[in-house]
Amino acid sequence: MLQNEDTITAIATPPGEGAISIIRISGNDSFAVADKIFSGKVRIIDAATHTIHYGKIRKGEEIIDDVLVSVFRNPNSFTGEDSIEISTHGNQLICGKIIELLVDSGVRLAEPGEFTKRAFLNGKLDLAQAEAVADIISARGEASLRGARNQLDGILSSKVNFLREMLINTSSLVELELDFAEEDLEFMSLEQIDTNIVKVLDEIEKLLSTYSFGRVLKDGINVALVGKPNVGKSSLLNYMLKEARAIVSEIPGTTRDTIREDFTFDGIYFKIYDTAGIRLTEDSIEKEGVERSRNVIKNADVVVFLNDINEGLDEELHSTLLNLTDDHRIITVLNKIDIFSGEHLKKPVKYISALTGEGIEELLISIKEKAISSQSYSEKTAIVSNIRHYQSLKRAKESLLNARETVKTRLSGEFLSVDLRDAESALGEIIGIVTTDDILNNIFSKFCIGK
Ligand SMILES: Nc1nc2c(ncn2[C@@H]2O[C@H](COP(=O)(O)OP(=O)(O)OP(=O)(O)O)[C@@H](O)[C@H]2O)c(=O)[nH]1
Ligand SMILES: [Mg+2]
Repeated sequence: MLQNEDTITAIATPPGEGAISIIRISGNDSFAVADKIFSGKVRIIDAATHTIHYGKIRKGEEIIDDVLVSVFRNPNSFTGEDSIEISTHGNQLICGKIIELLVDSGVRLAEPGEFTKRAFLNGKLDLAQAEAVADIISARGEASLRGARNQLDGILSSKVNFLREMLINTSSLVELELDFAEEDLEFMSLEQIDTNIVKVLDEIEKLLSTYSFGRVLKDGINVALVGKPNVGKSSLLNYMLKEARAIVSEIPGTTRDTIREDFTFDGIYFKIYDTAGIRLTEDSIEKEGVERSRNVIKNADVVVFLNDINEGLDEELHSTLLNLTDDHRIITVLNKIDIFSGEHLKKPVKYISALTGEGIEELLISIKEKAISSQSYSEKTAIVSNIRHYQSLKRAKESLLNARETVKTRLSGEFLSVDLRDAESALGEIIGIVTTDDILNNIFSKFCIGK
């Protein structure tokens, strides 16, 4: 068991008032340090693992708080080290005082994500699972929580591991063959090698294709509501939120800034941007608003292109949109059907009324389907939701395509072995078998303190 030198501490609960707060301590000196400031019936150093002890935290004569101390002996703790959790009354002053006492006793303040980083370094979690811990904490919709849970349970990790092992088996035979080059032995035919590579490539391709869904699970869908002034963008936003969030008026140019509001629908997190109506304008404030609208459109996963049905489709604005985003991201919508009595268009457009709400639920469903490419996955499917994993998979794919090329052109086995090893190490990065300080710092610095 890897044990770090420092013993670290942090408040693990969010700041503010609450029923309780929890202070975490992890490292070799956890129990000894706890005994310096805590007095109860049992000394923590003698306490059995997974037991809870009532007592008082004291600073000299002063009682700081009545607390409960939970004891976790290595390796059976989150970090894999000796750890304790002190549950205090939920008051920041109390927590601050206890942290001060701990620091005076030689404990260091933890860096963001340091507890989880230690869990990874001590082999309690692989890297993809450690990342899932952060995703679980930040999950904002049912679906995103399920996705993070799936990753923490190791569904992605075991898939990646399985593919790595297939590659290792193949590359070791290729290497064995190189060792016996003079003897002209063949351990595996080139055809067999190619079949193995193709199998792994297919699986990688499948994983890559889950990314659009995985990203939506994790980050939600960015939706831009765009259209000419007065078509009803703000009315639509308000209807979706079920509150009068944005000002609505019959005067064109009402919304001058971008408004973002979030909500969950059908387990998915929606980030909706109401934008300033796009038109050519001399007004400098409105100009700035239109400029912001353009940026929102560029970054949107789905663009809801709203039109007033009584004025028909705005073809000019449609071509402007095509310069800013892809056609497949756009959903064309005709609004105000409540005051329209003409014929519906033949084109594939959605009809809604932001006033009565007609068609809006269907619109939300289309937005979701567009963002996740209409795919649905079972709970057991490995899903890629993290850009780091996505990039590693793409690198593995590149190397395997090179490997196939080598097989085809019957180049030396040395080239083949290099490509296979590259693919294998790209996969290893996902679960942290291959890693660097930079990768680790980058991942864990984004965690909150105390996790
Ligand atoms: N009858 C009817 N009126 C609507 C509907 N949607 C919006 N309106 C009206 O259309 C006018 C403009 O609505 P807004 O929501 O402010 O339009 P907007 O697109 O946000 O306009 P700007 O912010 O100026 O770009 C208001 O008077 C709304 O009440 C609808 O579905 N039916
Ligand atoms: Mg508006």
